[in-house]
Amino acid sequence: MAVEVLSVVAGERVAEVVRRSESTNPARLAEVVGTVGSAAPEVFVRAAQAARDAQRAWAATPAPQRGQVIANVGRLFTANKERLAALVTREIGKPIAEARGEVQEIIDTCDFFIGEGRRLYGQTVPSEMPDKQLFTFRRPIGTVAVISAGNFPVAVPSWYIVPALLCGNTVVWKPAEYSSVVSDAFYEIFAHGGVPAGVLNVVYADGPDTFAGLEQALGAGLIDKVGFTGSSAVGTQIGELCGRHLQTPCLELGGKNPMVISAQADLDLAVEGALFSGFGTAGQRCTSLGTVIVHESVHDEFVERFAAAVAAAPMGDPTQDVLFGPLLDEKFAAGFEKSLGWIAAHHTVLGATGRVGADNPRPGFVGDPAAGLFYHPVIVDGVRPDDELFRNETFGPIVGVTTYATLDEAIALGNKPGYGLSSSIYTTDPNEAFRFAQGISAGMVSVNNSTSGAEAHLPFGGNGKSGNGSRQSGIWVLDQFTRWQSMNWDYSGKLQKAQMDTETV
Ligand code: UN1
Repeated sequence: MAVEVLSVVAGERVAEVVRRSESTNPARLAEVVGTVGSAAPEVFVRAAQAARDAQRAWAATPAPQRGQVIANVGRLFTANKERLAALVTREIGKPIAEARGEVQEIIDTCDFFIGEGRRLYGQTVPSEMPDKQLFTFRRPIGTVAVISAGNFPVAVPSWYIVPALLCGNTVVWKPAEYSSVVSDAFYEIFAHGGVPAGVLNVVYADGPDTFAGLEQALGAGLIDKVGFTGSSAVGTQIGELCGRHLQTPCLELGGKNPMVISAQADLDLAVEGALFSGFGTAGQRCTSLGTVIVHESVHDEFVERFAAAVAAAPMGDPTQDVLFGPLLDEKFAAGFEKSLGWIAAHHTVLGATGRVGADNPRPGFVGDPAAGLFYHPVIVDGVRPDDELFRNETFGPIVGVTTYATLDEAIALGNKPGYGLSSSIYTTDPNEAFRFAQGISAGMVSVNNSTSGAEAHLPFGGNGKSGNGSRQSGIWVLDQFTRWQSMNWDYSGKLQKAQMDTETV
């Protein structure tokens, strides 16, 4: 049965909508998963006001108690793991095994931050002067706007929302509209777990209305921090807007993630790694593989084996055991078609491309290709540094391949597109692995592993066009959602002056 999803402000559903749209199953386009009511910008502002109103009391709740609420939320996600994973598969077409992994990611995130509720450590610092002590405290930032993508509708928002709440902030969350039914289930779990009304508010809106709402809320002083996961283009606009209010947002943007395959690589492992990195999730992760940079001596063998593995990979119905299913929605399919357009104009592609169908079949396809947004996986061999495909993120099942002669050249090629999220090297030579890690400008480096699949307690984030240097996850994200306050406490009974008094000591 299709559900109707509405925004939530201070625990109340918002009935006024500017538009209703359907969220459909991308593997079965005839199936409507839900309808979402999109809100006007002023609802975003009201949600920000509700977050502001709720923030003092939430920040005054002892952090271990906030940790207990996160513990409840984590337990509820565990109890609802199967139901939620099935919903993720149904609404965005993510293969069920990956959808379970995605729900596991929020459970792991909750697990990590429950303990942080009993830490959130500050420091004691020696003073220059006698009978004086210095301290530091982490204080909540205040209200946080989270604008998240729908390719990871559970894991990615959790990276912001769980630590932001734990640190004593309140949140206005704008999920992607095409994953709104999952987002609604996510919200309900937080509410049932004991997150008070107003502490987590949800606004469904399109891009321009969200931007207008955010602009107004920032102008009215109602938002203290923005967390955004999405494209580099939108991230740049958000960065500019926040900059006008002297704020540094947390930006997690696109990637053109390189995988270097050295002459010393275990090629079986490398082929498996490239297959999963490039075509798992139909290439729709910000950490998906963009370009394979393979040593010229193993290029032919690698490409032959990689192409065979891609041709044999199970694809289709995401409720089954497949490597990948459909694209996320019509908008993403249109974007991917555009990429296929410029690929056709500039490259020779072996094998089929475009939408899978009766006239463009894929042997071994699982299910009915005509029912959904299924696209053939594409390998483009021989990409060059000024090719569009080399320089820009495609967000779909396409992998480019190029060659190198020296490791320095491979590193330069990997850095060339100017992103810097994830990267990988396949080699059996540890020296080469360390040299690569040192030279590549990327927030994440994998050695003999996929570019995607980061664990939930290591810093996640990128350099260059992939972000503004902010990092999520683990203890590192605490610096995003708290501000340091320093305190000096003088018990000498006189006015001691820093710098001046120490000169006489
Ligand atoms: C994203 O696509 O925005 O590292 C996040 C990974 C996942 C998260 C991807 N854990 O691939």
